[in-house]
Amino acid sequence: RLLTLVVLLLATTLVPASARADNPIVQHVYTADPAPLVHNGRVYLYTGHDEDGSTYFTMKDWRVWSSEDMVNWTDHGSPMSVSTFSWASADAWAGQAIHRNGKFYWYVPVKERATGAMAIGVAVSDSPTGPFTDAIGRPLVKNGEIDPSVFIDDDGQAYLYWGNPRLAYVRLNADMISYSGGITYVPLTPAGFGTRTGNASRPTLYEEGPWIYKRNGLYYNVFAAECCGEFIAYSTAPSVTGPWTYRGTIMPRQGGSFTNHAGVIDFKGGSYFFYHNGALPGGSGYTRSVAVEKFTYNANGTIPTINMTAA
Ligand code: FUB
Repeated sequence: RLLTLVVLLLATTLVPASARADNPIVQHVYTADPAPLVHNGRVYLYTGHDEDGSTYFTMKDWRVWSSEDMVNWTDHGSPMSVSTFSWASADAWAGQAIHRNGKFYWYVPVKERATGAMAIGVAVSDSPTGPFTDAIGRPLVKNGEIDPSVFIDDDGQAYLYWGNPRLAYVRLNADMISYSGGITYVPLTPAGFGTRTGNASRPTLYEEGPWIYKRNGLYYNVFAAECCGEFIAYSTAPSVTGPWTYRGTIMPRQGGSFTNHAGVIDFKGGSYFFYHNGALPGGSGYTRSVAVEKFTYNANGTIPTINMTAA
């Protein structure tokens, strides 16, 4: 009996190659900034990685996980790190990957060595699990920008959104590694992004971490609101470029991390809301963990309130 107990204990604590099904999804390292991608019947989950014991954002690499049932997760290791980008020096922050023309493009913010400012790079791979290489050898977007979200509209036009404190986008070219036209800054109006009080420089709730997608003809922008701590809110629009209408809170402020960061997908008939918190032992705003909740859209396309799994 004792032997069975010890074996069971080891089986549940030593799981280097797979993550357990309950929340947090990954329980043997700290993860942050989830970006799910549905491809060929699997969910690929791209995350950041908070180093153990971090007291600031200490993030050196990104991680990839996948699942075909949203229960059993496979660990694909670390197919991309700060060192993937020769021009970068630190800060493997929140990105998103997408599939196009047989390749996978992963857009990430990282600190540019030359300027010390955050910039957005793009890496490419033939596989959703990498390895990824720097696609252009320089930043795609410079000047302190973070939190890219990539989306391809029905007409094939791809968009890259990002931003804190401003919300911006460009139209990506078909090669996915360059863009045409200038950067458009989205007007942050109370009607579009809610009203924040007590911060004159940020009058709306929009803070960072946009997640852009389309569902049943409606465009969604799910974003982190009102740092710190953040909650997750959203806006909708009749087109990917707006005009945006603020729709309210999705996930209230909770969970022991002063940031939150959302990714939303439909997969095998269900809708899933990914987020992060500080729920693991030793967890905090700098040692976060990614979790997911299944939810159902309201009949009119609005999103119900989603609470975190209790730690
Ligand atoms: O993980 C580093 C930063 O914290 C991300 O870029 C933000 O979205 C917030 O989650």
